[in-house]
Amino acid sequence: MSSHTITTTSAPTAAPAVPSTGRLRPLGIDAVRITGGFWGRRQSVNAAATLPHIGERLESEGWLPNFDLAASGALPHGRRGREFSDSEIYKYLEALAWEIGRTGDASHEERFRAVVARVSAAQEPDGYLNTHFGREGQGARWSDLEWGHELYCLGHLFQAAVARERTRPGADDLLAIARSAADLVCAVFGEDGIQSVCGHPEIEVGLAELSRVTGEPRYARQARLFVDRRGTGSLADIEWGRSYYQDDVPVREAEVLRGHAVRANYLAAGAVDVAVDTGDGPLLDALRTQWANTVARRTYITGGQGSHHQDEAFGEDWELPSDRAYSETCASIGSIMFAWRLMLADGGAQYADLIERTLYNVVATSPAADGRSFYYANTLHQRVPGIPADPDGTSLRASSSLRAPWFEVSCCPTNVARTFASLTAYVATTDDQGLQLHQYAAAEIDTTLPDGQRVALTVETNYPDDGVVRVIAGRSSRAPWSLTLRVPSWAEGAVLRAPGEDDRVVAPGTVTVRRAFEEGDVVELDLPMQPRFTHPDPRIDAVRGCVVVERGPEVFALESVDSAAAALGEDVSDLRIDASVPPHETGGRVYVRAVRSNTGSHAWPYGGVDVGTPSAPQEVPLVAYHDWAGRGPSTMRVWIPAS
Ligand code: FUB
Ligand code: ZN
Repeated sequence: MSSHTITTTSAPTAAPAVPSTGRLRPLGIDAVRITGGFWGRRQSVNAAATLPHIGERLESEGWLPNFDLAASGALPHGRRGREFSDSEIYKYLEALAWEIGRTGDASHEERFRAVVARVSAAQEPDGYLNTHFGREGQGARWSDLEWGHELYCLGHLFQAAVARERTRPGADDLLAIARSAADLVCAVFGEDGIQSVCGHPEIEVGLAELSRVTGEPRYARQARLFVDRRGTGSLADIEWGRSYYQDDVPVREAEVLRGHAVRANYLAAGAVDVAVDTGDGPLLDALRTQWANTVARRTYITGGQGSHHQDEAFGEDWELPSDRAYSETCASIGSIMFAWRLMLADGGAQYADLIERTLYNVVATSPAADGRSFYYANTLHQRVPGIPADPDGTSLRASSSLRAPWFEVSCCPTNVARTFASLTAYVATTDDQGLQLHQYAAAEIDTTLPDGQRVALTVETNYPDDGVVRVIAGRSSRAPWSLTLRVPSWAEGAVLRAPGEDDRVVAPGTVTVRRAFEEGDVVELDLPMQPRFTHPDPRIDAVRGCVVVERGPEVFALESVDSAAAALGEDVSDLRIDASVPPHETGGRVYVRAVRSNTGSHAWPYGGVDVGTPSAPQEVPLVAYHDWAGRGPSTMRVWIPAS
């Protein structure tokens, strides 16, 4: 572990992950407030539309009423939803908890309390809590660890309780509910208990945070047991192999994430928690390696992960097909959880870079602008126009080629909701030297540094519409402290302006201004936002010969609605970019020069194919990937053939 490791001793921080030690301390939603802009708008839509939408669906789908049935003794009769549907109630509660902590909204508070009461009523006297197992006519408790998701659901319950305790300590019974369930888990799965793990990791990260919030070491020990048991073959082998649930190789021996992409990331996040809290350097090293290899070889340009529809899993190295990209929204959220925890441990800008990429290009892509429909899988190439989902129906998870209001497996909407509600906690951290800004959003920050100095900052920015980030000191400081800003990896030529310094070009990574700030001092980072071509590693066969257009943190896409309007037709698969002409921005839109190849029709698509007579070049606008399909059904591609 780094020699700069610090220990968190201060009052509880209102953030999803609060490690006991690490290079950086998170700043919670009590210290940071996003005041507008790209993320502020999404937080508002999340609060006003997504949370009520989820609440309505959890009722109408029967997933919340399952708890009422459990309480009244009616189960299993009338139970609806998949075996893991309880988890959506817990993610919803977590989202509400962060939202209440963020805004204090009374209607969310009322709703939260009502849902907690229904969950509480369903809990068995010994702490057991699950609507799918344990009653006559249901499977026995813990009888299907591979697929049953009992511990997975409890992990989400624990995260919800942690969110509540860190935002409204002692306000209701949720923490007691979680503790009672956790005590049972420790009794059943402890050192002398069932020597196995849950097929879907998540309990690890939940137990680790529950231990941090309660100070109960048994929960941390149980998290460690689950991490140590994983990869020892305690789960049954299945057709996709034990790698599907990461039970193929012990966590500390693995070199890359593999198998189901949500499972892999949740496990890795929980394993970082265990490594940090127990000072397990080798385990943390293994996770750093896994993260680096996964980012280098198994991650889409959007930050998305998961190349297989069949098992929702990572592919092999370089197996990153655009048209079969699974890139589940939840996998991205798991990836953010993993990267954030490594960043708190190590402080590297590369982690915040991936988080930014993933937030803008997967998490922001999933919900529609109105916050009431979602992508579950995030393809990078839509070959045929999507079919609108039934607004009152329930879609199959990956079948929706347009955003859908709800899914038979609806893990992603609740995951988006809890991420947006807690997003403020990913903006900034502190260490013994000062404060670090990792994500750029219009914000107010008010905190006390470890040396006792109160620091107030205003961040003014229209990022990513433009690249100017102004950080204004709201107080004069009595002693120098360090303000550190992330310079994204793509931001070659960024310029820093700081009081008392000459303007300077700063390299990607981080830049620090250390001074005794006067109230009104401005530190300005000017990030270059001209659009750029990005080329793939040649080993990613699926996109060889293609380019992507990026601008700042955003990935762009070519959509048929735009190619048709630019007289290039609706078939985006027959378009080529002229890569000798740089992409450019006009009137707020990003353009490329493209031609239609006019490839002829033929009976056999190999050998001697008529490569066509290209059309006249046209300037065609691209759309930010997170906005694609916002204008109705379309075809779309992110990677575009270049000549
Ligand atoms: O199994 C629970 C959740 O449902 C997973 O995380 C998602 O991938 C979906 O399969
Ligand atoms: Zn999901």
